[in-house]
Amino acid sequence: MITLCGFAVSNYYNKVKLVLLEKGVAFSEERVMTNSSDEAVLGSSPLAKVPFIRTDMGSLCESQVIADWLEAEFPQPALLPADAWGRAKVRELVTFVELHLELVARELYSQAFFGGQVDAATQDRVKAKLLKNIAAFKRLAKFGPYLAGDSFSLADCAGWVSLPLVAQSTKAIYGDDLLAAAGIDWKPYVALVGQRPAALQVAADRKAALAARG
Ligand SMILES: N[C@@H](CCC(=O)N[C@@H](CS)C(=O)NCC(=O)O)C(=O)O
Repeated sequence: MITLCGFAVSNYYNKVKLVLLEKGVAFSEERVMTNSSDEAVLGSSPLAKVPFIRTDMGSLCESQVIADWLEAEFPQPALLPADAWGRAKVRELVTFVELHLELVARELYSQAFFGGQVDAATQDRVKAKLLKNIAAFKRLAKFGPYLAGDSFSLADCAGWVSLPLVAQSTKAIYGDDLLAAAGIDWKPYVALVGQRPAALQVAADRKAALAARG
């Protein structure tokens, strides 16, 4: 049995949850917050990041590592193409979404979402980086209708949870959704993925968690 640890507002947690639900893999959830100093958490996720999973074999952290393991362990329904090149192209998109977009935009979240303050120099640095990286992502992403083409894939599990955060955080800080400003029509894409039963469940659980937080 797999236990998914983290919380339902986390985009990376929800990415792995979406993979589990899409694949119909049985799992339970354990609420673990960030910044834990609990030895049991650090033993599973040494940077105290979420998500991580506990399995009969041990624990595993880093959402893409988990997603790749799930794909290997539970190959059907496939969330990666059958050929090695196609699989690499999907992972290329995941890297762009997470490393070059989400991780960069993340520096804005404290002000965009949590009432904190991000200094002007950081805002400028992040904006310059995002403008470059979003233009690069636009060259790669197919939106055909899915990120990698005509099939739903692991790239969409990453994109669906993270692209809205990039858009919303940049809108909050710069007054401009930098994805939309670059001509990336992300809203219909997110709506399309959001119709999937697995995505509907993730979204409902996220909404409930946000409501409970008050
Ligand atoms: N590369 C990690 C990123 C996970 C991540 O940053 N999760 C956030 C919650 S959405 C977190 O744990 N933040 C706390 C921290 O970075 O210390 C993954 O893909 O799992």
